[in-house]
Amino acid sequence: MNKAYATSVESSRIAHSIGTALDRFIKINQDQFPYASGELSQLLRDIALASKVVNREVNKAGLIDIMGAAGSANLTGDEQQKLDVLANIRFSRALTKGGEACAIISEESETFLDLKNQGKYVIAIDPLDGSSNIDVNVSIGTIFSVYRRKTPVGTPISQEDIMQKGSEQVAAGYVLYGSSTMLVLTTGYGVHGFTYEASLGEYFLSHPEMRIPDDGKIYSINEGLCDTFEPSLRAYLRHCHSNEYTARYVGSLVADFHRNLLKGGIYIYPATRKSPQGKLRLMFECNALAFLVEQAGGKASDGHRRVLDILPTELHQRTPFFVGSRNMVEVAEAFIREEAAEPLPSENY
Ligand code: FDP
Repeated sequence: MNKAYATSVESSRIAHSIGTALDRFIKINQDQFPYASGELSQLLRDIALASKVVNREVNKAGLIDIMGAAGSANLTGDEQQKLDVLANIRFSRALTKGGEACAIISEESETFLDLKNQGKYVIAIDPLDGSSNIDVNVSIGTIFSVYRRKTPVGTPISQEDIMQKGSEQVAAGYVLYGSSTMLVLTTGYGVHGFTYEASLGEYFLSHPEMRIPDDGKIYSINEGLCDTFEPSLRAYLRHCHSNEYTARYVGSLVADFHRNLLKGGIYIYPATRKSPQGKLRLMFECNALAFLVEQAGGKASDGHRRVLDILPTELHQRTPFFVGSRNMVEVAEAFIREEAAEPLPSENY
Protein backbone atom coordinates (compact mmCIF):
# COMPACT_ATOMS: atom_id res chain seq x y z
CA MET A 1 0.00 0.00 0.00
CA ASN A 2 1.18 3.50 -0.83
CA LYS A 3 2.60 5.09 2.34
CA ALA A 4 0.78 8.44 1.99
CA TYR A 5 -2.51 6.61 1.44
CA ALA A 6 -1.88 4.37 4.42
CA THR A 7 -1.18 7.44 6.59
CA SER A 8 -4.33 9.19 5.46
CA VAL A 9 -6.40 6.08 6.22
CA GLU A 10 -4.61 5.80 9.54
CA SER A 11 -5.60 9.32 10.54
CA SER A 12 -9.14 9.01 9.20
CA ARG A 13 -12.14 7.85 11.16
CA ILE A 14 -11.96 4.44 9.53
CA ALA A 15 -8.80 3.63 11.40
CA HIS A 16 -10.34 4.37 14.78
CA SER A 17 -11.69 1.42 16.66
CA ILE A 18 -15.44 1.59 17.18
CA GLY A 19 -14.84 0.78 20.83
CA THR A 20 -16.14 -1.76 23.28
CA ALA A 21 -19.75 -2.84 22.85
CA LEU A 22 -21.82 -3.39 26.00
CA ASP A 23 -22.06 -7.13 25.35
CA ARG A 24 -18.33 -7.44 25.05
CA PHE A 25 -17.79 -5.28 28.14
CA ILE A 26 -20.13 -7.52 30.14
CA LYS A 27 -18.34 -10.61 28.88
CA ILE A 28 -14.84 -9.28 29.61
CA ASN A 29 -15.82 -8.12 33.09
CA GLN A 30 -18.07 -11.00 34.02
CA ASP A 31 -15.71 -12.31 36.69
CA GLN A 32 -16.06 -8.96 38.49
CA PHE A 33 -19.82 -9.30 38.72
CA PRO A 34 -21.25 -10.52 42.00
CA TYR A 35 -22.18 -14.22 41.71
CA ALA A 36 -20.42 -14.41 38.34
CA SER A 37 -22.50 -17.20 36.85
CA GLY A 38 -23.57 -15.45 33.67
CA GLU A 39 -27.18 -14.88 34.78
CA LEU A 40 -26.64 -11.29 35.84
CA SER A 41 -24.88 -10.65 32.52
CA GLN A 42 -27.89 -11.99 30.68
CA LEU A 43 -30.22 -9.90 32.79
CA LEU A 44 -28.30 -6.73 31.95
CA ARG A 45 -28.47 -7.65 28.27
CA ASP A 46 -32.25 -8.06 28.57
CA ILE A 47 -32.54 -4.61 30.14
CA ALA A 48 -30.33 -3.10 27.42
CA LEU A 49 -32.44 -4.71 24.72
CA ALA A 50 -35.71 -3.40 26.18
CA SER A 51 -34.17 0.06 26.48
CA LYS A 52 -33.41 0.03 22.74
CA VAL A 53 -37.05 -0.68 22.02
CA VAL A 54 -38.14 2.08 24.41
CA ASN A 55 -35.62 4.42 22.82
CA ARG A 56 -37.30 3.78 19.49
CA GLU A 57 -40.71 4.55 20.98
CA VAL A 58 -39.41 7.69 22.70
CA ASN A 59 -38.03 8.95 19.41
CA LYS A 60 -41.44 8.48 17.85
CA ALA A 61 -43.26 10.16 20.74
CA GLY A 62 -44.42 13.12 18.66
CA LEU A 63 -45.82 10.85 15.97
CA ILE A 64 -47.57 8.66 18.53
CA ASP A 65 -49.16 11.80 20.01
CA ILE A 66 -50.43 12.90 16.61
CA MET A 67 -51.99 9.51 16.03
CA GLY A 68 -53.34 9.43 19.56
CA ALA A 69 -54.85 12.89 19.23
CA ALA A 70 -56.89 11.73 16.25
CA GLY A 71 -58.25 8.98 18.47
CA SER A 72 -56.88 6.42 16.08
CA ALA A 73 -55.49 2.95 16.50
CA ASN A 74 -52.10 1.87 15.16
CA LEU A 75 -51.52 -0.40 12.20
CA THR A 76 -52.08 -3.57 14.19
CA GLY A 77 -55.31 -2.19 15.60
CA ASP A 78 -54.01 -1.70 19.16
CA GLU A 79 -55.12 1.36 21.00
CA GLN A 80 -52.29 3.88 21.38
CA GLN A 81 -50.77 3.69 24.82
CA LYS A 82 -49.09 6.28 26.92
CA LEU A 83 -45.33 6.03 26.68
CA ASP A 84 -44.73 5.25 30.34
CA VAL A 85 -47.21 2.37 30.21
CA LEU A 86 -45.60 1.21 26.99
CA ALA A 87 -42.14 1.30 28.55
CA ASN A 88 -43.42 -0.71 31.50
CA ILE A 89 -44.73 -3.35 29.13
CA ARG A 90 -41.46 -3.46 27.17
CA PHE A 91 -39.24 -3.92 30.21
CA SER A 92 -41.58 -6.39 31.94
CA ARG A 93 -41.81 -8.46 28.77
CA ALA A 94 -38.04 -8.54 28.22
CA LEU A 95 -37.38 -9.48 31.84
CA THR A 96 -40.09 -12.12 31.86
CA LYS A 97 -38.87 -13.72 28.65
CA GLY A 98 -35.22 -13.51 29.73
CA GLY A 99 -35.90 -15.81 32.69
CA GLU A 100 -33.21 -14.42 35.03
CA ALA A 101 -35.59 -12.21 37.03
CA CYS A 102 -37.97 -13.95 39.44
CA ALA A 103 -39.89 -10.80 40.42
CA ILE A 104 -40.39 -7.31 39.09
CA ILE A 105 -41.46 -4.29 41.04
CA SER A 106 -42.32 -1.30 38.94
CA GLU A 107 -43.20 2.28 39.68
CA GLU A 108 -46.14 1.71 37.37
CA SER A 109 -47.61 -1.18 39.42
CA GLU A 110 -49.23 -1.34 42.83
CA THR A 111 -47.66 -4.61 43.83
CA PHE A 112 -44.82 -6.92 42.77
CA LEU A 113 -45.03 -9.40 39.95
CA ASP A 114 -44.01 -12.96 40.88
CA LEU A 115 -42.75 -14.54 37.67
CA LYS A 116 -42.85 -18.02 39.22
CA ASN A 117 -39.67 -19.21 37.58
CA GLN A 118 -36.12 -20.25 38.46
CA GLY A 119 -34.72 -16.72 38.26
CA LYS A 120 -32.47 -15.45 41.02
CA TYR A 121 -32.90 -11.70 40.68
CA VAL A 122 -35.48 -9.15 41.77
CA ILE A 123 -35.73 -6.02 39.63
CA ALA A 124 -37.04 -2.65 40.77
CA ILE A 125 -37.69 -0.36 37.84
CA ASP A 126 -39.05 3.05 36.97
CA PRO A 127 -39.61 2.34 33.26
CA LEU A 128 -39.96 5.99 32.23
CA ASP A 129 -39.02 8.65 34.71
CA GLY A 130 -39.73 12.34 34.11
CA SER A 131 -43.08 11.65 32.53
CA SER A 132 -44.12 15.31 32.61
CA ASN A 133 -41.34 15.90 30.08
CA ILE A 134 -42.46 13.27 27.57
CA ASP A 135 -44.79 15.52 25.63
CA VAL A 136 -42.33 18.38 25.33
CA ASN A 137 -39.32 16.60 23.87
CA VAL A 138 -37.14 16.94 26.97
CA SER A 139 -34.82 14.16 28.17
CA ILE A 140 -36.39 11.34 30.15
CA GLY A 141 -35.00 8.12 31.55
CA THR A 142 -35.34 4.58 32.84
CA ILE A 143 -33.96 3.72 36.29
CA PHE A 144 -33.37 0.16 37.53
CA SER A 145 -32.03 -1.73 40.54
CA VAL A 146 -31.08 -5.40 40.65
CA TYR A 147 -31.23 -7.45 43.86
CA ARG A 148 -30.51 -11.10 44.54
CA ARG A 149 -33.54 -12.99 45.82
CA LYS A 150 -33.19 -14.17 49.43
CA THR A 151 -35.58 -17.11 49.56
CA PRO A 152 -34.74 -20.38 47.78
CA VAL A 153 -35.45 -20.64 44.05
CA GLY A 154 -38.69 -22.53 43.46
CA THR A 155 -40.50 -21.07 46.48
CA PRO A 156 -42.95 -18.16 46.20
CA ILE A 157 -41.50 -14.68 46.32
CA SER A 158 -41.77 -13.18 49.78
CA GLN A 159 -41.55 -9.71 51.33
CA GLU A 160 -37.96 -10.53 52.29
CA ASP A 161 -37.02 -10.76 48.61
CA ILE A 162 -38.72 -7.49 47.74
CA MET A 163 -38.13 -5.14 50.66
CA GLN A 164 -34.34 -5.02 50.56
CA LYS A 165 -32.13 -2.11 51.49
CA GLY A 166 -30.39 -0.25 48.67
CA SER A 167 -27.06 -1.46 50.03
CA GLU A 168 -28.04 -4.96 48.88
CA GLN A 169 -28.24 -4.04 45.20
CA VAL A 170 -25.92 -6.12 43.02
CA ALA A 171 -26.31 -3.81 40.02
CA ALA A 172 -28.07 -0.60 39.13
CA GLY A 173 -28.25 1.81 36.27
CA TYR A 174 -30.21 4.21 34.20
CA VAL A 175 -30.86 4.91 30.57
CA LEU A 176 -31.02 8.54 29.53
CA TYR A 177 -33.04 9.22 26.41
CA GLY A 178 -31.50 12.58 25.58
CA SER A 179 -29.56 14.32 22.84
CA SER A 180 -27.95 10.92 22.67
CA THR A 181 -29.12 7.80 24.46
CA MET A 182 -26.86 6.52 27.21
CA LEU A 183 -26.87 3.58 29.55
CA VAL A 184 -24.95 4.15 32.78
CA LEU A 185 -24.26 1.07 34.84
CA THR A 186 -22.65 -0.21 38.02
CA THR A 187 -22.20 -3.73 39.34
CA GLY A 188 -20.28 -2.46 42.33
CA TYR A 189 -17.00 -2.02 40.45
CA GLY A 190 -17.20 1.61 39.42
CA VAL A 191 -19.58 3.32 37.04
CA HIS A 192 -19.43 2.97 33.27
CA GLY A 193 -21.35 4.88 30.63
CA PHE A 194 -22.33 3.47 27.22
CA THR A 195 -23.63 5.56 24.34
CA TYR A 196 -26.16 4.10 21.95
CA GLU A 197 -25.10 3.97 18.30
CA ALA A 198 -28.49 3.68 16.62
CA SER A 199 -27.22 2.71 13.18
CA LEU A 200 -25.42 -0.31 14.69
CA GLY A 201 -28.08 -0.99 17.29
CA GLU A 202 -25.46 -1.24 20.03
CA TYR A 203 -24.31 0.52 23.17
CA PHE A 204 -20.58 1.35 23.14
CA LEU A 205 -18.41 2.18 26.12
CA SER A 206 -17.96 5.96 25.95
CA HIS A 207 -17.48 6.92 29.62
CA PRO A 208 -15.34 4.32 31.43
CA GLU A 209 -14.74 4.71 35.18
CA MET A 210 -17.00 7.71 35.69
CA ARG A 211 -16.15 9.82 38.74
CA ILE A 212 -18.22 12.69 40.07
CA PRO A 213 -16.14 15.73 41.12
CA ASP A 214 -15.94 16.10 44.94
CA ASP A 215 -17.24 19.65 44.61
CA GLY A 216 -19.38 21.51 42.15
CA LYS A 217 -21.19 24.75 41.45
CA ILE A 218 -24.52 23.43 40.23
CA TYR A 219 -27.58 23.04 42.44
CA SER A 220 -30.73 21.39 41.10
CA ILE A 221 -34.00 21.80 42.95
CA ASN A 222 -37.54 22.93 42.17
CA GLU A 223 -37.03 26.33 43.75
CA GLY A 224 -40.60 27.36 42.95
CA LEU A 225 -41.57 25.27 45.99
CA CYS A 226 -39.14 27.17 48.20
CA ASP A 227 -41.77 28.62 50.52
CA THR A 228 -42.78 25.10 51.47
CA PHE A 229 -39.25 23.89 52.33
CA GLU A 230 -37.87 23.56 55.85
CA PRO A 231 -36.07 26.72 57.06
CA SER A 232 -32.77 24.81 57.17
CA LEU A 233 -33.02 23.99 53.48
CA ARG A 234 -33.85 27.59 52.64
CA ALA A 235 -30.71 28.54 54.55
CA TYR A 236 -28.74 26.11 52.38
CA LEU A 237 -30.22 27.70 49.26
CA ARG A 238 -29.11 31.12 50.49
CA HIS A 239 -25.65 29.59 50.80
CA CYS A 240 -25.91 28.53 47.13
CA HIS A 241 -27.02 32.04 46.15
CA SER A 242 -24.30 33.83 48.08
CA ASN A 243 -21.69 31.58 46.49
CA GLU A 244 -23.19 32.31 43.08
CA TYR A 245 -23.83 28.68 42.28
CA THR A 246 -25.60 27.89 39.04
CA ALA A 247 -29.23 26.75 39.20
CA ARG A 248 -30.01 23.94 36.74
CA TYR A 249 -33.25 21.96 36.93
CA VAL A 250 -34.57 19.98 34.01
CA GLY A 251 -37.26 18.38 36.17
CA SER A 252 -36.28 14.96 34.82
CA LEU A 253 -34.38 13.19 37.55
CA VAL A 254 -32.15 11.13 35.27
CA ALA A 255 -31.15 14.16 33.21
CA ASP A 256 -30.42 16.29 36.28
CA PHE A 257 -28.50 13.45 37.91
CA HIS A 258 -26.48 12.71 34.78
CA ARG A 259 -25.43 16.32 34.27
CA ASN A 260 -24.32 16.64 37.89
CA LEU A 261 -22.47 13.32 37.70
CA LEU A 262 -20.41 14.65 34.81
CA LYS A 263 -19.96 18.24 35.97
CA GLY A 264 -20.28 18.13 39.75
CA GLY A 265 -23.31 19.40 41.60
CA ILE A 266 -26.14 18.53 43.93
CA TYR A 267 -29.71 17.42 43.16
CA ILE A 268 -32.25 17.86 45.92
CA TYR A 269 -35.85 16.76 46.16
CA PRO A 270 -36.69 17.62 49.75
CA ALA A 271 -39.71 17.31 52.00
CA THR A 272 -42.30 19.89 50.95
CA ARG A 273 -45.64 20.93 52.40
CA LYS A 274 -47.43 18.83 49.79
CA SER A 275 -45.04 15.85 50.06
CA PRO A 276 -43.70 15.65 53.62
CA GLN A 277 -41.54 12.66 52.66
CA GLY A 278 -40.40 14.20 49.41
CA LYS A 279 -41.71 13.11 46.05
CA LEU A 280 -39.18 10.53 44.88
CA ARG A 281 -39.57 6.83 45.47
CA LEU A 282 -36.88 5.07 47.45
CA MET A 283 -37.04 1.76 45.62
CA PHE A 284 -37.61 2.93 42.06
CA GLU A 285 -35.54 6.09 41.83
CA CYS A 286 -33.34 6.88 44.83
CA ASN A 287 -31.65 3.54 45.58
CA ALA A 288 -30.27 3.03 42.07
CA LEU A 289 -28.93 6.58 41.83
CA ALA A 290 -27.52 6.36 45.36
CA PHE A 291 -25.61 3.19 44.46
CA LEU A 292 -24.31 4.76 41.25
CA VAL A 293 -23.25 8.01 42.89
CA GLU A 294 -21.39 6.22 45.69
CA GLN A 295 -19.62 4.05 43.13
CA ALA A 296 -18.61 7.27 41.35
CA GLY A 297 -17.23 8.80 44.57
CA GLY A 298 -20.26 10.93 45.49
CA LYS A 299 -22.89 10.79 48.19
CA ALA A 300 -26.65 10.25 48.61
CA SER A 301 -28.55 11.15 51.74
CA ASP A 302 -32.09 11.80 52.95
CA GLY A 303 -30.66 14.83 54.75
CA HIS A 304 -29.77 12.79 57.83
CA ARG A 305 -28.66 9.33 56.80
CA ARG A 306 -27.28 7.31 53.92
CA VAL A 307 -30.06 6.46 51.47
CA LEU A 308 -28.69 2.94 50.90
CA ASP A 309 -29.17 2.14 54.62
CA ILE A 310 -32.90 2.83 54.64
CA LEU A 311 -34.94 -0.36 55.14
CA PRO A 312 -38.11 0.05 53.06
CA THR A 313 -41.40 -0.68 54.74
CA GLU A 314 -43.64 0.10 51.76
CA LEU A 315 -43.16 -0.60 48.08
CA HIS A 316 -43.87 2.95 46.98
CA GLN A 317 -42.13 4.59 49.94
CA ARG A 318 -40.87 8.13 49.32
CA THR A 319 -37.81 9.79 50.73
CA PRO A 320 -36.21 13.23 50.66
CA PHE A 321 -33.18 12.96 48.37
CA PHE A 322 -29.88 14.84 48.41
CA VAL A 323 -27.49 13.39 45.85
CA GLY A 324 -24.33 14.42 44.05
CA SER A 325 -20.84 15.71 44.78
CA ARG A 326 -19.66 14.49 48.18
CA ASN A 327 -18.72 17.87 49.66
CA MET A 328 -21.89 19.57 48.46
CA VAL A 329 -24.12 16.89 49.99
CA GLU A 330 -22.16 17.10 53.25
CA VAL A 331 -22.58 20.89 53.41
CA ALA A 332 -26.33 20.54 52.75
CA GLU A 333 -26.56 17.93 55.54
CA ALA A 334 -24.75 20.30 57.90
CA PHE A 335 -27.38 22.99 57.19
CA ILE A 336 -30.15 20.47 57.88
CA ARG A 337 -28.54 19.59 61.22
CA GLU A 338 -28.45 23.27 62.20
CA GLU A 339 -32.19 23.64 61.58
CA ALA A 340 -33.09 25.06 64.97
CA ALA A 341 -30.69 27.97 64.60
CA GLU A 342 -32.30 29.31 61.43
CA PRO A 343 -34.40 32.51 61.26
CA LEU A 344 -37.94 32.28 59.91
CA PRO A 345 -38.11 32.09 56.10
CA SER A 346 -40.57 34.94 55.66
CA GLU A 347 -37.93 37.30 57.06
CA ASN A 348 -35.56 36.31 54.31
CA TYR A 349 -37.68 35.76 51.24
P1 FDP B 1 -42.11 13.46 36.83
O1 FDP B 1 -43.04 13.92 37.90
O2 FDP B 1 -42.18 14.30 35.59
O3 FDP B 1 -42.20 11.99 36.54
O4 FDP B 1 -39.98 11.32 39.91
C1 FDP B 1 -40.67 12.01 39.05
C2 FDP B 1 -40.10 13.34 38.59
O5 FDP B 1 -40.62 13.68 37.35
C3 FDP B 1 -38.57 13.40 38.48
O6 FDP B 1 -38.07 12.84 37.31
C4 FDP B 1 -38.31 14.87 38.56
O7 FDP B 1 -37.01 15.20 38.99
C5 FDP B 1 -39.37 15.33 39.53
O8 FDP B 1 -40.40 14.36 39.51
C6 FDP B 1 -39.94 16.64 39.16
O9 FDP B 1 -40.85 17.03 40.14
P2 FDP B 1 -41.34 18.55 40.25
O10 FDP B 1 -42.15 18.82 39.04
O11 FDP B 1 -42.13 18.58 41.51
O12 FDP B 1 -40.12 19.40 40.32
